[in-house]
Amino acid sequence: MRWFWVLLLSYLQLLVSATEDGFLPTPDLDEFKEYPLFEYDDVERPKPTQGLLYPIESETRQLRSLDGMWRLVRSDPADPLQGIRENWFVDALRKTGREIIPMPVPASYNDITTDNLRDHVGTVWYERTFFVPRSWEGNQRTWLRFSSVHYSAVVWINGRNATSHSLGHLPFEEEISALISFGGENRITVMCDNRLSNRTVPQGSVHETATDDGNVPVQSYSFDFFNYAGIHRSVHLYTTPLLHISDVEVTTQLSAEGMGRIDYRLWLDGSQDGLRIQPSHLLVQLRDRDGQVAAQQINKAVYHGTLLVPEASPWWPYLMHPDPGYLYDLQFELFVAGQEEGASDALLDVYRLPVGIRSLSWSNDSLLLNGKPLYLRGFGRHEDSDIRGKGLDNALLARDFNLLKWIGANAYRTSHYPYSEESMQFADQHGIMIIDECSAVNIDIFEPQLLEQHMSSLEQLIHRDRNHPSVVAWSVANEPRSTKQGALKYFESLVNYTRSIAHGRPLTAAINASPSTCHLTQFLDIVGFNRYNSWYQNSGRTDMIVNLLTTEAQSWRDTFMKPVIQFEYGGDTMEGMHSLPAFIWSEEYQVELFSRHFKAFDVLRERKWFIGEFVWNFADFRTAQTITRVGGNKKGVFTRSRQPKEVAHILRWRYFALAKELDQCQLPEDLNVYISKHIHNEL
Ligand code: GCB
Repeated sequence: MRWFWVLLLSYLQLLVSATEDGFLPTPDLDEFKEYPLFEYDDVERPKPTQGLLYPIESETRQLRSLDGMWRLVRSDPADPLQGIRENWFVDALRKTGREIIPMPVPASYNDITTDNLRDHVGTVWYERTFFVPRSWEGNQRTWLRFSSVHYSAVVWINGRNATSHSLGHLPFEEEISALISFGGENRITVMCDNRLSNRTVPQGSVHETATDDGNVPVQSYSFDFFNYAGIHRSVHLYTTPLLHISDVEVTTQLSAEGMGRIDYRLWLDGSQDGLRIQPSHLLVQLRDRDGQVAAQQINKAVYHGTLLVPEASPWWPYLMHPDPGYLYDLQFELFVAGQEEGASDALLDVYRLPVGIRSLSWSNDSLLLNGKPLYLRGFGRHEDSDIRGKGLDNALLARDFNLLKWIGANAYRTSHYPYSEESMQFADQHGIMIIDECSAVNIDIFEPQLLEQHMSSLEQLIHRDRNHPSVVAWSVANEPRSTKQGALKYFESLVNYTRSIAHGRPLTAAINASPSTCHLTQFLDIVGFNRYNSWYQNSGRTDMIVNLLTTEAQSWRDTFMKPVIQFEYGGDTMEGMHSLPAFIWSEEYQVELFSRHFKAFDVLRERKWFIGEFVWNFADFRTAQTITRVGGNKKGVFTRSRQPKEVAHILRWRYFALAKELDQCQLPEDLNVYISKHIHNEL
């Protein structure tokens, strides 16, 4: 536990060292337009993440969800550390005498109540009680795992510190066997802090603002989505044997002859604790969809190996193959020698991982899956919905994947942060390709401390998602201020590091600079740009898209000689607002704007190095309150409640037309509407 106190102390020091009134030193980003150039040579590489396998039940593991109704207390924004000074974690939160707010987990806390909790700045405290069966005591370990708390969290069990973590959208866990009462009631307390600074990823700032009620801290940030906070994803308790499989890494390949290859590596935890248990062997079995063993291997004292799978069923993206998203079940069984003489080996631990067999490669012209060049047709998205904010919602997740498939998309970018582990699993199962982005959105002020956190955000993301067949690239940033002088060395360092852990994926980013001014793109494998022709530029002029866009894409190509993707285009559209001729914000305008982009994309597709078109955005989403956003960002093809705008039907035609042209897919029967016997609007 000593290390924990060290961690906690440094976190608290960070908070307290801030200023006397306990605020983080978070100067306004605008004040930092000019700043010194930094050296990054001494920036420490993040320690490799350990463990954090997605929690599952098995013959040897139990799993319990702590989701449900928790209790929440808010701190005074002017004194966010009061709860630490007054030891609120030592007893039930109601003893603080403060208002107890029932708070669902998972969910953002912002849109649940009717008061200004929405705009709260600083810390809130969560709490609930739970029981752990007596049978969990002794021969096993109990772990507590959070799938995401935004932005930072400190956790106590029964008043004793358990763990802490700073970085939203990513999991963290800790063994809590020594902290819990088995067969009795336990209390978990979580302090969650939503404050962003110039050294958090993403960045933001908190400053005191004079109001009619005196000075209050106000948070601001330059990114275009609401800074929802809270326990955003599930909380689990799970058990493992004392000696157990703590981590798994796989890579796959598919030969031209259809031979699948899986290279795996396992980490065990517990063997170094002076335990007498020593594994006798490891049985690795790959099972196909029908449960038949497709390949297997027995290892003694070695925890890595290769499985060969003749006539493998490959993992294919949606609409590239009649049976997309094929997953095998890779089963690891760890055995120990039987206690009695002559007794057979006993099963110690089992972990199962879904695995898709596919090859991913790239060149200066294309991105290839199983040897076939990809054309990505998809979206930038957000994890965002009414009431829940950024809280995981399985109903929403299922709906979104139904819509993605309905519209014929084959990819999306996790703009602008890592999405839930459950969504990554869905993507694997449905063959939706993922450009996996870390939470570095709009970064600026390239201090070494920011680089450290940025590297860590990529390390944690890659560690979490490296085994998903759906991940086809890592995005290191969205619209960083990459034209600034300091950006060059910063990104050189960041990209060099990320490449060393990239696990067989190319690196990209979504850039809004121009080819001649961007200091980041030269280091990447795939050029990605965001451009809002006929929206932020030349508003109202849909006749100014094709030439500008094709010229810009060509210039990205000529400058960097890499494959090129447009990661964002679109325009805000008020559902139900109509105008003929088209006028900005109307549904007709969105249709016209998209249609002109399609034309430009078709010109570019001829040039082969143009490999993807991504709409901004899949659905309308909430932003901070500004005069440029009416109830949020309305660039969605779907509304925030996931119903189609008019453009969705046009985009559906486009995406299926591409799938038919490129991969000869079957068109959905309801794509054509009957008009008259003389007109067949068939593709
Ligand atoms: C962008 C950003 C995205 C915004 C979008 C917009 O370039 O990457 O976060 O929401 O523009 O709608 O302005």
